[in-house]
Amino acid sequence: MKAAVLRAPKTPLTIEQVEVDDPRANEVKVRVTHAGVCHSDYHIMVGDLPYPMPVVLGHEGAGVVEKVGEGVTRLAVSDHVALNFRPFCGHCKQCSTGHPNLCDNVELLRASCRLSQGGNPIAHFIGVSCFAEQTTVHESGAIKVSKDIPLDRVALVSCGVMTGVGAVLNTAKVMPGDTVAVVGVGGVGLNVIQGARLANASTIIAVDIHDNKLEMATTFGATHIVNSAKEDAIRRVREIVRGGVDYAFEAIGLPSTIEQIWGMIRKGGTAVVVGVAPAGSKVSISAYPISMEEKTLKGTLFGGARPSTDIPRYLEFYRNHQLRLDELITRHYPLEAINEAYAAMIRGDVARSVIDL
Ligand code: CND
Ligand code: ZN
Repeated sequence: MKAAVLRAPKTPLTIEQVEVDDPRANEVKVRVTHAGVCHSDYHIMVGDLPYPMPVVLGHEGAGVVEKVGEGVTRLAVSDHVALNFRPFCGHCKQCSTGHPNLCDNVELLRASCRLSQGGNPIAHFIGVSCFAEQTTVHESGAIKVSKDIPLDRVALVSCGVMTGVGAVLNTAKVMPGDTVAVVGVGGVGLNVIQGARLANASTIIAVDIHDNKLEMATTFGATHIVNSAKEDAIRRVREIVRGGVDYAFEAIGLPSTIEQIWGMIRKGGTAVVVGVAPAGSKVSISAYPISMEEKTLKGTLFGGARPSTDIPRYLEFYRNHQLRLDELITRHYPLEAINEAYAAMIRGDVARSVIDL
């Protein structure tokens, strides 16, 4: 089968023939139909985060179950699935206290390297590797979804939508009337905005360095926009909401913008880091307000997802016109054009692109 392979950081992906194993016990083989172009893969491509190479990247995807291994009970051949980069065991402390996104056994469930080329192993990116025509994953790494929702939309929910909307609903638990700022309104940040709208936030301030992104943000529910390349974003946010916002989200992955969201929140407010910062990077925030203003800094992994319930739930929000997924897909690309799809993301041209496999 065809796959996009990364052989070394800072080199283009190459389209190659790769073998994929059949599913073993508790695994399924999925024919991938669509994969989203998410920034997390790009962190590996440019070497911000180390990863074994060669590797087939891609973690936001959807497809159809083609084969099931022994003991699989949750899925059957021809089921439509959202791929899930946080497979879960269901019985560790994290899973049994409602945090399967933090499953203690995730690495065991992902350990299965199922890709190779001429007998040489190819790394299976966070247990998904969906920049490929097929993939074999643990059964909890594929979440059954309704067959009447287009699979390109399903693909987006498997990372960007789940992460952004979940950051608001699961992690921050924004309440009606709360005020929100979102720094970085790409594929993930636009979904933080959608989540804030869904939670009935009263003020939703989008901050980005690209005017076209800020225009997109208004169509997804932003009530105010701030171009931080042209004005001081902290000052402007604190003018729009006197005293600072209740919640500020960072959806880029830069220490400097994590420091910005700390400066945007009010006394008692919460700064939520969604972006993935480069390995080894550090942030510097003022310590005094942690106690004296009761400020909180917290992170969110996969939007605090409970994948089996949240992914189908968010797809129902889409069906009921409460979440916009059609408008999120700016472009479709064939696998052969994947490097161009990433270049368009970095230029800021798109909300999200989808690779059709
Ligand atoms: P994408 O590249 O689509 O968006 C980034 C946005 O940030 C773009 O709109 C840029 O214009 C904007 N931007 C860049 N630099 C600045 C700046 N200095 N100030 C303001 N805006 C800026 O990326 P994405 O939305 O796919 O991903 C965003 C981050 O979220 C990235 O770090 C990704 O790895 C991370 C993420 C986290 C998780 C999680 O589980 N926490 C899951 N998926 C992705
Ligand atoms: Zn992602």
